[in-house]
Amino acid sequence: MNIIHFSDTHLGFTDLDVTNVSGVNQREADFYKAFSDVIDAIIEMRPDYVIHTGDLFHRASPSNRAITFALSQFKRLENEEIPLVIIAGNHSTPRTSTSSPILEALQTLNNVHAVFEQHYEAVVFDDVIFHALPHINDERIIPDALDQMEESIDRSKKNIMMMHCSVGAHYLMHEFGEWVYPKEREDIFEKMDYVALGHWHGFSSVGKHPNVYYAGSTERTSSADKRDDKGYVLLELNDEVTITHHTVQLRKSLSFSIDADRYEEEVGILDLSEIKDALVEVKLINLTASSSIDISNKEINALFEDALHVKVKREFKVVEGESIEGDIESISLESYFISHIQESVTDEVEQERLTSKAKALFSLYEEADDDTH
Ligand SMILES: [Mn+2]
Repeated sequence: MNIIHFSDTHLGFTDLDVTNVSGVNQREADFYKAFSDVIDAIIEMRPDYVIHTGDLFHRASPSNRAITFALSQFKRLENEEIPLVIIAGNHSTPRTSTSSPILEALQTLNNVHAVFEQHYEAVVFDDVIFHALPHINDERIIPDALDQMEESIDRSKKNIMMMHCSVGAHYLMHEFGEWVYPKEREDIFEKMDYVALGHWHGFSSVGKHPNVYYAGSTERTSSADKRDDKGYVLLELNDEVTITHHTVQLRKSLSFSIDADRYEEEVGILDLSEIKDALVEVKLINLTASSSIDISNKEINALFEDALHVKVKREFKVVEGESIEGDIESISLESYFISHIQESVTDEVEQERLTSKAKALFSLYEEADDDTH
């Protein structure tokens, strides 16, 4: 029996102020691409079952585009008669009982078994039981749900557990409503052929358990996530259990560091061979007040103009003996900045140049700020 496990696809996620030729947010389109790549792989591999362990959508009330996309992709699996079991995660579960869960819309497809009501549910086939525990807002019902799950194990079939939570505090995402699996009930894992987890966005085996896996997300939901190994898990349940992770091709995410003290030199030797359409993060280090003014974001953007997006991070040099004294909140950032220039730049001409440049930049900032009010 072959099963494909994927998770945390976050359809409808948007980021960065970049749109593609169809007017769709480029990062949103990237998430759709990763998803359809997984569906392509499923159709090619023809597993007996497909499971998705939650956060199909990024939000509990996804956009029309995200809903339409998900339905059309799952329709492809229906056409191929490949069954899919999916559970709700914290992102797709409404926080109040007055709104209805979006996964209910998937019930219109014949091959899809969506588990979104906040209790344990067994999805039973001839040769396998999927023990599904979707996201639950009220944690108090979890112990009973796990007892019920344990009682439903059928030794004559394969038993697969599906959950969307953190197993141990290590996999917490610091998000609303997430819950930690009770440590004392990890004994159930041994009674299962496989435990399929969602919530953590990296592919990962859990603790000492040989059969407990996070599939990881199919794309990166944060610029802090640099992982390239996003994709799905292929589970082969024969006499032995084989678990392999397969990746989809993602947009490149590259980090550069430029030392402001050696700016010209470092810029001259940058390796820009892979930056076409990449997500680029540039860290400017060892900055001083004056070098920070001189190196504009516009200049950095121009260096990486073939990238899809450039994010500039600035790290200032810590000068010995210098400290921020006094009540910094009582003076404006502008006057603080200008007094800093006057203290640290001894050359008068240079001091004047930087001061007028700083004033010009602050007045631009104030204008922009006024526009928003
Ligand atoms: Mn997630």
